[in-house]
Amino acid sequence: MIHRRVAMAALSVGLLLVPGPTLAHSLLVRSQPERRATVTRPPEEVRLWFSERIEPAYARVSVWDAGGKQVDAGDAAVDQAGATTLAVRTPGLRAGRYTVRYRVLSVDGHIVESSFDFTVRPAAAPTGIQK
Ligand SMILES: [Cu+2]
Repeated sequence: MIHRRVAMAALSVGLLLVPGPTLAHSLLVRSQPERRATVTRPPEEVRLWFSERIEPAYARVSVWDAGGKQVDAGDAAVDQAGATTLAVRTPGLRAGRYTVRYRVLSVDGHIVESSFDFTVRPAAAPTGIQK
C-alpha cells in the first residue's frame, strides 16, 4: 500500500510542478566508503545513509569498476527499520577506482540520482616501521 501512496505522490508532484515546501527529499548524508575516499582495505559493502526515508521498491545502488564492469553482488537492499540506509555487498574488490551509482525515491515523491567515486589502494608492503 505504501508503494501506491508514493507513486501517487510522485505523480502529483510531476503534474503540479510544485514541490511541497514542508517535504524534504532524501539527500545522501554520508557513505561508506566516503565520496572520493581512498581506502586501503577493500570494502565488503557500500552503504549509503540518507536524510529521509526512501522507498525500498525503487531504491537502486550499484558499483562499477574503471572498466565499466559492475562489481557489486546485486543484492542492494534498504534497511528494514528506518528505511534511510541503502547497502550493496562488494565482495572481492581489488585495488582500483570504483564508481557508486544510486537512485532513490524519497517518501515525498522526489527521485534523487547521483554517483560518486572511491579508490581502493593496493595494500602496502610491510615495511617494519612501527607507528
Ligand atoms: Cu523532495
